[in-house]
Amino acid sequence: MATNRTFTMLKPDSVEKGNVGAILEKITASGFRIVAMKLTHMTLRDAQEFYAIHKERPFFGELVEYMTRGPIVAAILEKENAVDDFRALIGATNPEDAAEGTIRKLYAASIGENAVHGSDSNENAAIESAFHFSGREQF
Ligand code: RTP
Ligand code: MG
Repeated sequence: MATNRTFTMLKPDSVEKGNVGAILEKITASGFRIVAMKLTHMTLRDAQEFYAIHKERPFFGELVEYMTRGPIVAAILEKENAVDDFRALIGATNPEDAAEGTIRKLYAASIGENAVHGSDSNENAAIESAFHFSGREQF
């Protein structure tokens, strides 16, 4: 597998609970290199656009409220097979279904407040990275 990139957000609950350091340690210990990172606060419009694919879902309002209630840490990560390996590292959307040792199993409270985002395809990783970072912010 070629080295490639994925995009992540440590969601507001991770920042609020002081879990950013522990989660970043787990990410880097799992072989991901951080190529861009920042603390940022999404506006309502940002969150609606970022999660537009879910706009018809019943949880959309809650999701947008959650993602905008405080700052997040946005980052681009590089590794072989980055998208799939990162989805494996974070675990299932619902922490009750997440495997032992995964980030969501360790740090997520519920299916709605689930600590981290991970891109679900190479195409979305590129779109989501460009949403949050300019080319000059990627190393
Ligand atoms: P993400 O995009 O954040 O990495 O999460 P995911 O792929 O595992 O899950 P997805 O289906 O894309 O859902 C996006 C986010 O919406 C919230 N959600 N709430 N209350 C619910 O039933 C529900 N379902 C999803 C979660 O924050 C989920 O990560
Ligand atoms: Mg998703």
